[in-house]
Amino acid sequence: MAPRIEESISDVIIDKFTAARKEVVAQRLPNNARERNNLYENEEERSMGGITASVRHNWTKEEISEIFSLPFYDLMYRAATVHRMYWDPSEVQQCTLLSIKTGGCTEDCSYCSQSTRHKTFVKPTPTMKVNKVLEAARQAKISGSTRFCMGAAWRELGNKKNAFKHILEMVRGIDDMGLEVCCTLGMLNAEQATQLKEAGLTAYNHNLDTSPEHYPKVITTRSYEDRLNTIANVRDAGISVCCGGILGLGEKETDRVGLLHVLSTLPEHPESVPINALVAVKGTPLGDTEDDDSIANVDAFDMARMIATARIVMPRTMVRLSAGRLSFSEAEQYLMFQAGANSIFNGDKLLTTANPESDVDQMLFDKIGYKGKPAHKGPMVSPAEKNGEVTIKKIQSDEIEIERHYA
Ligand code: SAM
Ligand code: DTB
Ligand code: SF4
Repeated sequence: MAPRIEESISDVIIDKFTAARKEVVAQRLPNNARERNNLYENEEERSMGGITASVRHNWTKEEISEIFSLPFYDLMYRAATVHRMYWDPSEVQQCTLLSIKTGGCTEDCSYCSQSTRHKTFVKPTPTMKVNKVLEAARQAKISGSTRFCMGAAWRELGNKKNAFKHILEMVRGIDDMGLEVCCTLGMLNAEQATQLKEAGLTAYNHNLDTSPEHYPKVITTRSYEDRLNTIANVRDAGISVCCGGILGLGEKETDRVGLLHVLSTLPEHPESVPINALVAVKGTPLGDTEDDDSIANVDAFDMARMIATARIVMPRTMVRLSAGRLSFSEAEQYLMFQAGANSIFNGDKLLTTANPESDVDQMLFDKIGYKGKPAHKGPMVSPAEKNGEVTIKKIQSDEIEIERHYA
């Protein structure tokens, strides 16, 4: 039977796959990750250029460690190939952060400028007004950002009823602008997650930061388990999970592998994994340390190695090159994109610390040839897949037909 192609509205595309041969017609995959994953349910593995990859949830620490420890040139080749098998490498999402409630946090995260336990440059400020936040989101959209992420220096959303009401207004307002909306407000319960989802929240960021073993050396006021519970609440509410970590916390290689092991063995991989390089803030325990494992030792190769391993063990996850970009040259950042990063934070400020100016990033994108990712659209189908360069091994061998409606 000849492949049938219908285009009812520009965004709705129906294509047809057979187990023997795949006719990829759509430009983009569905935006909803579960829908996207369902499409590939019967996919066993992909291969290209001698590299094989698959979406797995049963990685062992040993397997991840083996990948992490590959010679750098082999690791980069493997990650870049995996990236091309699953993604269009020209698309890199630009997101913007805004600290809507800064400083005065009771937690003791030893990297953070906003904890009351550390004497830093941060001056605590009350929660921003809704209209100010919406204005910042409009500006972010103008500067090419397609996801707006609001951070609050809280241990948890807890019983902050009034603030939460305002946050829900912010989420609705930003969603109405057509931007993806993300929040990072500390711990959430199931009810709060559902309310955020109903208001239009796209994603929730809650990082594990490091391995379960190293975590208590960095934070003592809330447990790894607490973090996993919030992530589960976010997942259960149908919100996209953004969960990653930081390099430069005095961790060992085994801790970097340990973090990737936890993330890649979750029942569903996070849709987004931010990899941060510690921004060493004076006055914080980690900012003041003369320790050999401090930021001085997180170089571009460490970042690229972490990003590459994340790309290989979670092929369909967006890996976000997050804090710390000011410490890296453009060529070093390119190495991290080549390793599989496909998102950055733009704008001259992260939450409290500096980030490259938007026009500097735009020049970098122009030099490399990257374009931004539109909001609320699924990833582009990988050009390598479309060109038939990717061999896709299916679990089922009978000829099957699937109609796919991509939004
Ligand atoms: N208070 C909320 C929380 O901790 O979940 C949300 C805001 S918190 C600042 C968000 C994340 O930013 C942290 O989990 C951490 O991974 C990252 N972060 C904070 N300070 C950082 C720093 N100095 N360098 C790199 N990443 C940092
Ligand atoms: C994430 O992983 N990194 C962002 C975002 N999620 C919230 C935060 C980076 C904060 C860097 C330090 C600061 O600016 O205070
Ligand atoms: Fe508070 Fe979040 Fe900073 Fe920890 S990382 S001190 S919870 S603002």
